[in-house]
Order: sequence, then C-alpha cells, then structure tokens
Amino acid sequence: MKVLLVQSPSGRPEPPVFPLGLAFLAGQLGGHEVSAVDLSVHPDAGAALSEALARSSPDVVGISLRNIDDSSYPETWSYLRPFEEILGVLSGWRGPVMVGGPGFTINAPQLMQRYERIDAGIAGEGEALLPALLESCRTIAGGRTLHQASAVDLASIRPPDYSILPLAPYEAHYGVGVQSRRGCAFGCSYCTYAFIGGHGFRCRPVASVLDDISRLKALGCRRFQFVDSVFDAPAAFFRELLAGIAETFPEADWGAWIDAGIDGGDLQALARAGCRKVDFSPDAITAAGMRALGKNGDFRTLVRSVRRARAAGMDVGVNFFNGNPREGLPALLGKFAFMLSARLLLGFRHTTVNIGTIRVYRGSRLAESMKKDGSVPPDCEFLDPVFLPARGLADRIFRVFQAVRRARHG
Ligand code: B12
Repeated sequence: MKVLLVQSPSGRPEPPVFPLGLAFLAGQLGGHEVSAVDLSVHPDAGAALSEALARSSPDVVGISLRNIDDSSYPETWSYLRPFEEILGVLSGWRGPVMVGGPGFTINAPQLMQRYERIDAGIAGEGEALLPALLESCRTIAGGRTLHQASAVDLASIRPPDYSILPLAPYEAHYGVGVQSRRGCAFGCSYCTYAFIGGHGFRCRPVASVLDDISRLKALGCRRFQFVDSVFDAPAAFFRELLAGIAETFPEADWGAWIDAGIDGGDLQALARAGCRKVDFSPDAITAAGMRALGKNGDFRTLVRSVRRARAAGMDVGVNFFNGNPREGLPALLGKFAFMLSARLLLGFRHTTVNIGTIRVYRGSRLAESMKKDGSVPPDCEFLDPVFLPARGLADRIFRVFQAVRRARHG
C-alpha cells in the first residue's frame, strides 16, 4: 500500500520538531510504499499537502497530531486550527485518513467527535496497530473507529526510520529526537506522560538506542536530543546507555531532561558522554509547592545540581510554573530571583529559566481532582485550555512578564 505520513502543521513560524513518532511508524512499514511530509516546515501547509498527495498518490494518509495547543498562558496558540485546515484539504481527497500522536492521544474521543474527516483514530503507540490496520483496510474504510493501542514491546519493534525526512531543518534548534524509554515512573500531578506512555519506564535495549545514534551519525546528523521524560532514571539503564554513547559517538552534541536529584558523578559522566545541555523541571521552588505537585526534591538540591552541571560545562535549562498550589507571590519573586542570579552567576547565554503556567490536561491526576473538588464541571474535557493561574498580584506580574517576553522573543 502507498502510505503518506503527515506531520500536522504548527501554523506559525517556530522551530520545527523532528516527527519522531512518524519515523518510528515508518520503521515498521516495510513492504509498504511510505512517503512523509512535515507540514510545519512549509509556509503554506495546505499547498504542501496537496503537492504531497499529487506526488505520492497514497492509498492512506496518516497524520500525527503532536500538539493541541502551546500551553501558554494568558495567550494560547491552538494547533487545532492549522490541523482543521489540512483536514479541509483532505475533504477533497477520497482515501481514508488516520490520526494519532501525543496531542491526539490525550483527547482522542473528543477529537474523533469534533472532526468527522478522521476515519480511524489511534490513541497510543502505533507501531503494532498501524501495520495491522493497513493489512485489514476494511477496518479503516468500514466506518469511523477510535482504536486504543496497547503499549508495544520495545525490544521487538524495528528501529525508527530517520531517513523519512531531511534532518537539517531539525538539527539547528532542538536537535533530532532520540527515544530510549517510554512512560514515566514519576507521578507529577499535572503531567500526561504516564497517561501517554504508561506508569513506569519501559526501556529500549541499549544496543537499539546506540544503533539509532549511529544511524543518525551516518545520515550526517550530530545534534540530537533525548525525548525521554527523565533521562537519568532508572539509574542502571542510564549509566549503561551513557557509557555506550561515550564510546559510540563522543563528538556528538546532545541534550536530555534529568532529575534535579542526580549526583555529581553522573553529571560529570553526562558531560563526558557529549551531553551539552541538561533541563531540569523542578516546577515549584518551595518544598510545599513541590509536594503539592507530587514531586520529590528541594530548592537546595536544585541549586547544587545546576551549579554542578554548569561547572561540568553543560548548558542548563530550568522550568518552573507560576500559580502552583501552595505557592503565591513570594514563590514567584523567588523564581525571578533565581532566574536573575543563575543567569548572572552561571552564564547568561548558558543558563535559561522558563516560568510557565500549568495547563491542565485530560488524563492527568490534577484534571481528575479538579473535577472532584468542583473547580471545573464534572464533564470538563480540558480540550479548550484550562490553566492553573496564580491569583491577584502574582497573576498580574506574570502577565506583564509574559508580555515583555513575547515582545522580546515573539
Ligand atoms: C520531547 C518533547 C518535546 C521536545 C521535542 C524535542 C525533540 N528534539 O524532539 C520539545 C521541548 C522541543 C517540545 C516542544 C513542545 N512541546 Co512537547 N513533548 C515532548 C514529549 C515529552 C515527547 C514527544 C516524543 O518525541 N515522543 C516520542 C514519539 C516516538 O512518540 P509519539 O510522537 O507520541 O508517536 C507515537 C504515538 O503517538 C503514535 N503516533 C504518532 N503519530 C501517529 C500517526 C498515526 C497515523 C498513528 C497511527 C499513530 C501515531 O505512534 C508513535 C509511535 O508509538 C511529549 C510528551 C510525551 N510523553 O509524548 C511532549 C508533548 C508532545 N509536548 C507538548 C507541548 C505542549 C509542546 C510545546 C507546544 C511546548 C511549548 N509551549 O513550546 C512545544 C511544541 C513544539 C513544536 N513545534 O511542536 C504536549 C502536547 C499536548 C498539547 N498541549 O498540545 C506534550 C504531549 C506534553 C504535554 N504537555 O502533555 N516537546
């Protein structure tokens, strides 16, 4: 069969993210004729899709809907509008349309209901289900269906096919995504990762991950980024993988999200293995705030790890939220103070601190507790953004901060 894999457009100029989900799917579709287009790198997504349809004359179109919105408060960008536009283009095309992706997975029933042009929706991992659906085309053509895919066995899937798209547009900003595990063992109340990939870590064989990195290297790519929720857990897997990377591709330039509780030796090992940027997501700054979000950790440990990471030569990103439960104006001022001092003391261009606002998602523990305590109606779907903003002065200050940031960075 001829399959056209499509990354839904972002609808605005922003650095593109390599469609890793589509690469994993393409890797499983041996025996089919696969082509791919990432509409987020084309200024006119509709025209690019029409052109791809004409060029590849596919039997099936599979769209990856990565994002619903940019989770930004108070101004939120909806990625559903550009998605609607491409469904509009597909209304003039007669074949079946399948949709999956993390954004789709979070709100699959609502999106199926909203968009009639979707013939088959796939919530969850597509590696096993997509080939099976293609085998039985009847399932796709015989009425609209939402499929819930079960978690795949990561040791038996074939590797992602990184050659589906040129890698150059993705390398410069984020680096091409590499995935070494799925799911998350941490239980942060607002987070969707466990809903998307399951509770607990499912690790790929270290050899498969190193293989991906070698293939990226062969394709001329030297900047990559692990898309895993927390790269340094579980510890034994992390250390084995790190040793492998150091040996396979020491000249690479890569980044990962890590836990602030990481020890000093592991931070140095990360730097020795070519890691150039680590991101921490303490989210809250006070112990009470962290606990309220279901997180371990404390501010002193964060500061120590940030310092150590910079001392080891890595760039550092730190992500906070404003408006967390149990955190008010003093916490926001503390985050600003941390932002200033970290950037001034540890290198302005090498230390970034981001302050966002929790966007509540369907599938998170927070969404359930908000329904229970009556802060949202019991049938709230969280498809239209629901935020957990700060109150009073902390909210007003944050809005000014966001306006200034937008004016500076667009
Ligand atoms: C890593 C990551 C990033 C990294 C990417 C780094 C990189 N170099 O790739 C960075 C930091 C850049 C990033 C940015 C953003 N991200 Co992000 N990101 C993720 C994360 C953690 C992993 C995504 C990933 O690569 N997964 C690995 C691949 C293999 O899996 P997959 O894409 O899900 O594909 C599988 C299935 O979904 C399915 N599938 C996918 N497509 C299709 C299509 C068909 C037809 C079928 C059948 C199946 C199928 O099969 C695939 C294989 O199993 C997810 C959360 C998560 N756990 O998924 C959030 C996530 C996708 N991000 C999210 C958001 C909001 C953003 C930003 C908008 C944040 C911001 N404010 O800037 C930006 C958007 C950037 C952009 N232009 O798209 C949200 C999206 C939900 C939403 N709100 O809309 C998520 C879900 C996190 C969350 N908050 O819940 N992100």
